[in-house]
Amino acid sequence: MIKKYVFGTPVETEAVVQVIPVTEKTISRFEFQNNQFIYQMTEKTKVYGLGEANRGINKRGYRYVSFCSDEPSHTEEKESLYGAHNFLVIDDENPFGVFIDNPGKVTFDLGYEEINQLVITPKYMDMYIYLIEGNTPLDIIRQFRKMIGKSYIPPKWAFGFGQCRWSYENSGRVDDVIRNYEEHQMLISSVYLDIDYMQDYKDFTINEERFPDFKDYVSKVRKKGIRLVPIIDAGVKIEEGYHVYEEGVKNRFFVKDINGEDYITAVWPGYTHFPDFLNSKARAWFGEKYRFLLDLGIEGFWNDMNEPAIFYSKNMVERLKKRIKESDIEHDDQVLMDDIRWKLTGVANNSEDYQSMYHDMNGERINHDKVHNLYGYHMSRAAAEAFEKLVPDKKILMFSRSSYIGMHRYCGIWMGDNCSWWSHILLNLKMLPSLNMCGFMYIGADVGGFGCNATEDLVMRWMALGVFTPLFRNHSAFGTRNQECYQFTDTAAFKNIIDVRYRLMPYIYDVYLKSVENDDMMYSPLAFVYPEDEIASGIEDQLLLGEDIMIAPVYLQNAIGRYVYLPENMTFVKFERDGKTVCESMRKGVHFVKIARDEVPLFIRENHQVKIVRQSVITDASLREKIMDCSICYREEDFEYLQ
Ligand code: MIG
Repeated sequence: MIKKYVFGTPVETEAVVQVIPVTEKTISRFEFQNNQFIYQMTEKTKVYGLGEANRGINKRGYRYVSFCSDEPSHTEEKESLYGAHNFLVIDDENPFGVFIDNPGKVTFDLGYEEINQLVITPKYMDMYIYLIEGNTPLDIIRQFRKMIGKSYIPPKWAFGFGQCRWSYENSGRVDDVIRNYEEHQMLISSVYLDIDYMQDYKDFTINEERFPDFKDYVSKVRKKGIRLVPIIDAGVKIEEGYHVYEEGVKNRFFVKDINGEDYITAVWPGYTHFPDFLNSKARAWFGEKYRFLLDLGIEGFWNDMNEPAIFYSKNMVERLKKRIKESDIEHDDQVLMDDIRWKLTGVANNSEDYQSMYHDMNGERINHDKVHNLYGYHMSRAAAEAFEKLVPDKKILMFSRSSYIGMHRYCGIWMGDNCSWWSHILLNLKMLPSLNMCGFMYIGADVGGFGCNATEDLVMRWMALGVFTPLFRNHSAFGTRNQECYQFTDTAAFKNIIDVRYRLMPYIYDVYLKSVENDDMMYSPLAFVYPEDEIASGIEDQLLLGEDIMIAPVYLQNAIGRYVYLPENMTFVKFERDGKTVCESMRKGVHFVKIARDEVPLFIRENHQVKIVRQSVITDASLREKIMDCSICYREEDFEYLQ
């Protein structure tokens, strides 16, 4: 049962697709006081949700702020990451779900100020609130997913392994990556192009010097079974003669300042304007621009910097310059330096800038701060709507950094700039079920970690989790240690782990499609599946994947294995080197299982089985391209069953 409440004059976010009548009554479940929604928890209450957020699967005990942020350091105290996914399931005696459809800042205090109090504080009081009653968390989630519409389905090749790094600055570098994967017989389905491929960081341009004859190049790579996937940034470079800039200015398609002038911010290309993705005409215009790359044979994109991220703004620069001039006259160094120090530390992604920008939402002027969390969603929506028109018969891969619920219908997400830290393997795992609850199915983290220097063991262990995520992409920042799978000593182990992914592909793809079709979880916390099991309800480092498998990766350095809790009898499966699999039956309960660095563990539930592709098929060189392209039709004899 779903109830919809209206507060003030909400912005239509189009997060919800189901038509639900508004309830006139005052909101139930919560106490409404001083523009806050308060709920008294008991000791036992568990709180799930918030999608791409920091910390645990059970989110109780911290404060989270929905305000899409370019946050490159996901340390434990951070309250905001790239997404705003305002859906919670509050699990106690009478569980219920709540969705705050409000694209401005919303603070969720889930037992932070007061351990048993849950307080939701929206910055702006214009919103829809949906309350969903149900018998179990899963029941509530299914109703919610139905309400927000079917999740995006990418092309099948998007389930293959991908390699990325910020600094593949010319086609020679890309060739090098591909050659190395080939030489080590490692399978790979995609290579990602970061901002290096563009001319002066301008969207929908190619640097011809560094990537000559791009169209031929794309097709040459494609013939090997590999797709190139370019990045698109939100900001459009201000440059006379650059068509995206000129058209945007002429048609008034850019975000404005209070006086109606195009707002000027600086991002990678230097000074830029932000397309007004909240304006349907601007959206259609920008989406159409992707055609340039589609025509060159591109079939996938990742949309970045769309919180939107701001390095600094022209406004800020002017204010600082003025300050410098003034203090020159006054000779007041301290005032000047205090100001600069204060300003410089808070210059990027400044709230002053967000409050100074305006959108034209179908004729109505609206301050950016009120709708901030819709920006990345609507950028990706612009592209997806264009793909429907431009290539209606083709599935295009797309994932975005920033997001809001609703975007799950158009594309996937990646989890942003994590680091090569062991704790981030676990954070990757914990985000999976929370994202599924909010409709996001095509998801994955930068495997091996984006920032900081990776080590061989970390990348290997992380890959052993990555084999289970729909988006399976190794990505790192320029300046960090190279972390492609061939950069380390034990390349045979990496090859084997990637092979495991392609062996599991039919299962993963099948679970994916079914989860989308049935509004189901792909990854479930153990608590959802074994509600009567008190131990299972507190497990934060194991998940069920589909109906048959439990995953439990190793995420501690130098561990020889890990403790695992089996809520029922299971078969422990290890994918060992050279394509060997070892199965062992285990009783319900706690076990220490040995898992060497080069092994991929998984658990199969009692009376379930998992169909995997035979190693001999995966390593058949004559099938390499088809396997990487994910276009192979397997025959029954190509499979074996684990149980
Ligand atoms: O300011 O394009 O999250 O994946 O490699 C950094 C460069 C911009 C942030 C993305 C990351 C990407 C990087 N980008």
